Amino acid sequence: MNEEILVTRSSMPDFEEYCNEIKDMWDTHWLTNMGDKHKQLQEELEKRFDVPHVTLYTNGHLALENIIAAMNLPKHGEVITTPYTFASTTHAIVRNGLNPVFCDINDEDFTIDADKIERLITDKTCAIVPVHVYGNVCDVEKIQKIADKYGLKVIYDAAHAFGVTYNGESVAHFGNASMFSFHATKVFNTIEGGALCYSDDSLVQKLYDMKNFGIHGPEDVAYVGGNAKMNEFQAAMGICNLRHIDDEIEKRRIVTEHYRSRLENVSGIVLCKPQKDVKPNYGYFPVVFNEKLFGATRNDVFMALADNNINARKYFYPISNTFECFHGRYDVSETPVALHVSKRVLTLPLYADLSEEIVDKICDIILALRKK
Ligand code: T4K
Repeated sequence: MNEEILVTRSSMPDFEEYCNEIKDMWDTHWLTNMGDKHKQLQEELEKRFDVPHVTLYTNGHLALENIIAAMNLPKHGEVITTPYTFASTTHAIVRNGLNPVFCDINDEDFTIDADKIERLITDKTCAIVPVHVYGNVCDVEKIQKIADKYGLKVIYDAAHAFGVTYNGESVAHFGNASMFSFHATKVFNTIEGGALCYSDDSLVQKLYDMKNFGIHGPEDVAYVGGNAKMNEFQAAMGICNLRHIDDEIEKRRIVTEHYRSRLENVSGIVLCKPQKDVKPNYGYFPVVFNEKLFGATRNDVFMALADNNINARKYFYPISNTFECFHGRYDVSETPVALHVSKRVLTLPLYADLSEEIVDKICDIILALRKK
């Protein structure tokens, strides 16, 4: 049996490098609660993102939940967002007692269609939560213009966008805050983990309270917070992975270029075009199959790959507004582009050490299904 190829594979430093990084923890016995590794990673990331503040989290989802809560949005307020994302985005809104209002996506890069946001605004709208899906940058200028006009908060779900820049600027600069995921499956990982990037000084203490029980001192609990701290093993993994991140992205670029050279200009296959003025991170390789032109459906391709022990994924299918947990609450016909793409998209395996040979094998299997 061939080795199973999964949609991604976590990048890890050399075993010795990680052991070396965690060695002093056997002296200090300091494992969590904002220790030295946490402090070091936070400072390194503030430089890397070029932002005044980074708050580290045990995962990206809790970071998103916390930043939405920190915005003090009105109870049952409406939040305009995209259904074309991972469950986390929508759940973070709903778990804050807010109502998601789904805006369709554009068919070029699959981010929220900024031209369709304004018509969804009501007197209950309080925020926009767009997603830089696959690391594709949203129309940040148009979104900010709308937010300024209507006095709305903008919180970016930048889970996929580590290292991405727009016009030479870190993508972490846009909106009121951005959330990055450092999950094992991401371009940069801390095993599990995440971060918020923002510039508003008043959020620093608030977010700290939210992720650490509101404890200000051994005898002083000032706020009803939860627990969402990144621990020292996670931070140590981040410190190591950060040393290699530029190589990691470069290797992903090479894999991506190879996919492109094989799949571009094939009738019925739509790839995301490289975005103007964007330096990407090559986090994902989504492919949309138009069955009429290509001759096979997305599910045919998925199955053909699976038969060869290759595990592509349907990121993002189903879309959030069709989730069973929201049964009957949303009208999916309002986001036709998201529905169309979600039924046809397949995210192909992509990671730094994926060989050219495997990419060729994947492309050969796909192209063999083409209409003759
Ligand atoms: N917003 C967006 C837009 C997101 O995409 C995500 C997460 C979030 C928010 C929330 O961030 P976090 O709270 O997760 O930090 C995966 C990830 O678990 C999830 O982080 C990610 N998005 C989502 C797109 O993908 P699954 O259910 O597909 O994961 P799983 O376990 O099937 O893993 C996928 C593949 O990754 C495996 O086939 C092999 C590889 N893998 C996986 C793990 C767990 C590894 O190589 N190493 C590993 O340790 O959700």
